[in-house]
Order: sequence, then C-alpha cells, then structure tokens
Amino acid sequence: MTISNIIYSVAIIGAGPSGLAFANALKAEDTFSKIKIFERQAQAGGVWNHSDETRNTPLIPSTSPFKKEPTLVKNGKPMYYSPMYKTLETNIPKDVMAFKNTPFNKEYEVFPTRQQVLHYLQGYSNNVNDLVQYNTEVLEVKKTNGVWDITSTNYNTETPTSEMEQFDAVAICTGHYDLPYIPQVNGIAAWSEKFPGHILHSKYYNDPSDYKDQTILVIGNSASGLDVSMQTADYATKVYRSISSASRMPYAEDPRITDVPKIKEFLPEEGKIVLEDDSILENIDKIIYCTGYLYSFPFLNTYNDGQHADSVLTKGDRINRLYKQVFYIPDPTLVFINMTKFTIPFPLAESQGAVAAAVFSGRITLPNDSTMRQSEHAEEAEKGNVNAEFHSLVFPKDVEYYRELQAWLNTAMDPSVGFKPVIWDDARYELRAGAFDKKRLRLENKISQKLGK
Ligand SMILES: Cc1cc2nc3c(=O)[nH]c(=O)nc-3n(C[C@H](O)[C@H](O)[C@H](O)COP(=O)(O)OP(=O)(O)OC[C@H]3O[C@@H](n4cnc5c(N)ncnc54)[C@H](O)[C@@H]3O)c2cc1C
Ligand SMILES: *[C@@H]1O[C@H](CO)[C@@H](O)[C@H](O)[C@H]1NC(C)=O
Ligand SMILES: CC(=O)N[C@H]1CO[C@H](CO)[C@@H](O)[C@@H]1O
Ligand SMILES: CC(=O)N[C@H]1CO[C@H](CO)[C@@H](O)[C@@H]1O
Repeated sequence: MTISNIIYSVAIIGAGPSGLAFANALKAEDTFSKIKIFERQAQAGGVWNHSDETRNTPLIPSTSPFKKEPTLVKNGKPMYYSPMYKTLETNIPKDVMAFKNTPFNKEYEVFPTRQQVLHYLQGYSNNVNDLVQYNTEVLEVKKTNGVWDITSTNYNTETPTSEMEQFDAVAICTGHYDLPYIPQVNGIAAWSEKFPGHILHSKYYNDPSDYKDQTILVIGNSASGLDVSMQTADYATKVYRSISSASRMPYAEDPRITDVPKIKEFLPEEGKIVLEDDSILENIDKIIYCTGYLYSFPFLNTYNDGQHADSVLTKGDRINRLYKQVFYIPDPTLVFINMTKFTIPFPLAESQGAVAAAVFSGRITLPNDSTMRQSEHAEEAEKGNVNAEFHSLVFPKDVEYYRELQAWLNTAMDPSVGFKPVIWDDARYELRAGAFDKKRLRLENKISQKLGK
C-alpha cells in the first residue's frame, strides 16, 4: 500500500466536468470528512462556460509549460479566457458523450450546442454545488509535513482575500486548455512584433464573421483546426490550412479550403511565409494557430520544478510519472483526472474518479512504487517512447482503457458503496465505434449545404 496515511480530506481544483464527476465519486464513498472544490469562475462548467471576451495572443511563440500568460484584471478580478468559440457544436454524439444516468435532453440534436452542454453540466452540478467555492483561484499547492497546503485568492469578498487550507489529498481537474502551444519557427516572433494581432491562437478566436473578406491561414487539422477552417470559410475570401499529417478527428473534404505543408519560416520584411516545400504565401490577413495547448500547472509548487527526473512536467507535452494516467507515482495522494487525449471526457472522468475515490477511501490498494513505474514504462514503450503520445488513447484503445479501469474497480472491497460508472459493454462499444462516422456525415452534409448542392 503506497498511500500510508488515511485520507480524510480531499481538495479538487476546477469545477469543470472532471471536477464535478470526481466530487460525485468521492461523495459516493461516504467516508471523507471534507471534500472541497475550488473554482476560479463564477459558475460550474469549465470550458463550456464560454464568454465572448478576447484579446491579442500574448505569447508568440509559446513552448514552455512554466511560462504564464500575463493576467488582465477587470473590476478587481482576473479575466479568464475560454478556449471555445461563439458557434460550437459537440464533436461527439450526445448518447456517447453523456455522464452515467444523466442523458441529454431528448429535444437536443445528436450533436448539442455548447450552450446546451453548459445547461446540461449545470444540472449535473446540482448534486455537488454545495462543495464548490466559486470565484476562488488556487495559486499554490504545496506539500509540507505530509499535508497539502492549498493557497487561494477568494474574490467573493469586497477586497480579494488570501486563504490557506490543508488537505490530505489533491485532485487536479484544471483541464488542459489554458496555456496555448505555438511552435517556434524562424521569424515568428519578429513577424508578430511587426504585425501585432496578425497571429492568434484558437484560444482567442471567437467569431468567424470577424474574418469577412480576408485571406486566412489556419495552422493544424485537429478538432479546432477543422472547426476554425470550416467556420471561417463561410466568410473569408480564401482559407489555407497548413498541416503536417492526416487528421485523427472526424474529417470531411471541404473544397473551399486549400491544404498546404507546414511553415518553414516567416519573412517579416517581405511579408512572405515560406512553406516546407519552398512555396510562398503572401497577403495573408490572419494566421490562426490551432496547435493545441501545453499541460500547465502554474500553482503546483511541490514535485514540479521542471528539473528533477520525477518532476510532474519537464516539457509541456506530457505529465510524468503517472500510473494508469491518474496517480502521481512518487506521491499518489496527488491525482490528475481526464488528462488523456482522444477519449470521451465525461464518462472517462467518472471512471477515473471512481477508481481514485476507491483508492483514497482504501477500498483499492495501489501496487508498490517499482510496479507502478514498470507499468508506466510499459505504457511508454507501447507508445513508441514519444512523449507527446503518452496520453493518446485513440479508439479502440480508449475503450480498452475504460474497461481496464472497470476491471480494477471490480476488485474493490465493499462493492455496496462507491460510484458505479458507465459499463463499456458491446452495445456501448458499437455506439463509440460509430461516433466518428456520424460526425463525418454531419460535416459532409453541412459542406454540401454551404456549397448549395
Ligand atoms: C474547442 C473545444 C471543443 C471541445 N469539444 C468537445 C466535445 O464536443 N465533446 C466533449 O466531450 N468534449 C469536448 N471538449 C473537451 C472539453 O475539454 C471537455 O468536454 C471537458 O470540458 C473537460 O473537463 P475538465 O473538467 O477536465 O476541464 P475544463 O472544462 O477545462 O475545466 C477546468 C476548470 O478548472 C478551473 N481552474 C483552472 N485553474 C484553476 C485554478 N488555479 N483555481 C481554480 N480553478 C481553476 C477552470 O476555471 C475550469 O472551470 C472540447 C474542448 C475544446 C477546447
Ligand atoms: C513490489 O511488488 C511486486 C509485485 O507484488 C513484488 O514482486 C516486488 O518484490 C515488490 N517490490 C518491492 C521493492 O517491494
Ligand atoms: C471564461 C468564461 O467564459 N467565463 C464566463 C462564465 O460565465 C459567466 C456568466 O455568463 C461569464 O460572465 C464569464 O465570462
Ligand atoms: C480539459 C481536459 O483535460 N479535457 C480532456 C478530456 O478528454 C478529452 C477527450 O480526450 C480531451 O479532448 C480533453 O483534452
């Protein structure tokens, strides 16, 4: 048993889907004396709580997980920018995306809008709302003398107050859509200095009609690259999309978009962009980087110095020393929920949350340190020892993983307590298997409509 002390109190950072799901799972153990969620925004919902607020992208390029975007303060409170955009519908069908026992409204379309998802999450949050302290940003998470000190700023009071509280365990549920990743390319910094606001990251993209009659270069073809290129194509004169490999997301050919190779360098003096095949793009009005985000935990002071071999982060492309993608091996009282990619976030958070809650309550025992490290090495080897792939679980790997979590949960003592997540039986496997084709069809229909066919 690697968790040596009994856990009475658990802190959760973030009241997005993952934090809410984990709080539900902890409650179902019926053993903890304190469960508290810290949420910096005024309401639950995480990235689904979208606002139209935007600004110029502050860090170009952005490659270090230890850098912070500068904070803007408005009415005495820091501004948080949402990575979503004005028009967004889910890329997962609602029956696959939903939490256990919480179906989406029957009236909603197969792919609900972000407003509908937020409404759905607010319903889901009712069960744990009393555990959340809103308008409270966690600034420091530090282990001293065997307990976690959580330092936060509470913005509910007239003047912000600093608070410190102790917990036996901490769950990081802060998502990974906060610190943009913008790769370093020759000339990019000089270009963004010469043409301020010309380069932006998808985090700061909001409304496609802003790009009316412009020539746009979108970088990337994952979820947001596909969305942003298709959305802007409705307004722009021309949309180029710079890509390095085939998309792993549901994808439909759109004749309004021209795919081009990766950028080789920016020539700001000449206003030219050189591509890897040495062709040149000119007269581009906006360049939208849809290159994803860095894992970043600016508040995590212990175990995260960036130097030590066991540091939680060394680069921004993966979290180090994770057992089964959840438990921080050197100290499993620190857990991370939903840090995987290409998985189905809501049910995943419930499965991971159920396992972590059972470990915290002592119903499941973790293996020893060396066994957990071996397991991590095996996972690394399976993914070709490429850091950026460590968290990728592309279907059907994701289903294998949910089933593995379930098998593990089935070994817990006293099965009468605890949260019971979605069961990934054959029927559900088939639903998941068909999800991408459903989305592809939806995209193809949309494109045909746009082209007036
Ligand atoms: C453009 C886009 C489209 C997406 N489309 C889909 C989709 O169609 N279907 C789907 O299932 N998923 C989609 N996702 C994935 C989405 O991330 C998940 O649905 C889900 O929001 C993940 O939940 P989370 O709780 O892990 O993280 P988040 O939703 O990011 O929530 C994290 C929470 O932590 C809070 N927080 C962060 N730092 C602190 C701090 N220091 N102190 C206090 N609170 C803090 C934040 O305010 C936030 O509320 C999409 C994501 C993006 C960006
Ligand atoms: C860890 O556990 C494994 C499997 O139970 C066992 O073989 C091994 O000896 C243990 N190692 C240590 C250092 O206790
Ligand atoms: C980051 C973000 O989008 N926050 C929004 C959450 O919802 C409230 C209420 O609608 C908005 O005021 C925030 O801007
Ligand atoms: C915010 C966060 O960590 N969300 C992840 C949850 O899982 C989905 C699906 O893999 C990812 O898209 C998100 O990155």
